[in-house]
Amino acid sequence: MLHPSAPSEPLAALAALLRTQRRIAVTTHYNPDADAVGGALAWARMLGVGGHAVQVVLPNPAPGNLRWLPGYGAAIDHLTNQVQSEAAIAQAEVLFCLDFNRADRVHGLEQALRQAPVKVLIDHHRGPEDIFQVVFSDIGASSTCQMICDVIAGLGLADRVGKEVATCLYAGIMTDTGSFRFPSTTAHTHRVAAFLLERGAEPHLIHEAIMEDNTLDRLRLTGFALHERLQLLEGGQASVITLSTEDLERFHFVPGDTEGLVNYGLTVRGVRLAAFLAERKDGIKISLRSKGRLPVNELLAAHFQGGGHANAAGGRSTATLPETVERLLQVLPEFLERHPA
Ligand SMILES: [Mn+2]
Repeated sequence: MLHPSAPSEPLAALAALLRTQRRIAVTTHYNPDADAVGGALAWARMLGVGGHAVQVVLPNPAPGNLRWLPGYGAAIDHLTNQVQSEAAIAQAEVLFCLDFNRADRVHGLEQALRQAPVKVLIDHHRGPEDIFQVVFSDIGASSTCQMICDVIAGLGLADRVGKEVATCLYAGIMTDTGSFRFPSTTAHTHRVAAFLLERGAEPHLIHEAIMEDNTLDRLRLTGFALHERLQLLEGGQASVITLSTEDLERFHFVPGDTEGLVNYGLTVRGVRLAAFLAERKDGIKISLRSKGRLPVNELLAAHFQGGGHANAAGGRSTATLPETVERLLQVLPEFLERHPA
């Protein structure tokens, strides 16, 4: 049995909210990953079991390797179904906001979200916006799915977790911890995972379905990026991969194809900061990863409209790709010097 570890104050507020049967919407961030989709589907199913009327509303569809997650077929997304998505949120008495903490992270759903009367946050990112009535925020948690598991246990609902919920939550924890290897992975993370196995999650099948689902184009894009577009910087302490629109189009890029690419740069011996920069329609997407005490979220917050976790963060730039690389090269030496290995 799982020992409850969610904080008691929001837990009591949440329990009070759910004491009567509610009309509920569950949403998450744009370009949802497994922690986002898995968390939303799992939590929606738990609410459904409790007799609430629940709709999962995503800002845009999940990538192909997540659409098998139990319950995905009943979720709607704003990109495909704008009217129904906005209506579901407008009609909800309670809106759950999972795996993000700023209204702009839901893109087109932002206005509907802001107008929702009761918003409950369950999230593990830094600095939540002050718009939520009930807040579960833990930047130390490996994943939102781990936090959801704690909330479930805290509400005394652990014995209602079935195989579908266990599968969704395991998927989120597995991916957000990089298959249980990031520093955010704790003994508690493993206890939660063990609990999910007891409830029916099958790790080998979940891992295979999510991680071994490359298209040939994606695999070749990865190879191209590593062979042609990876450079070492700062005496081998940093690596950077840059992909232009032309590069991406050559391999018929679809969203999700460069997911995780940045992590390869961090595996080069001696590298303690890895950067990935790619051209997108709305500017340059920047992902940074680091090893040890090298808070890349601070670098991104200071220079690239970004943030996130100390060892994994994202940002953006409206300059060109070469200009953005140039800017990164300008700020990198001082940053590395300030945080010696
Ligand atoms: Mn997450």
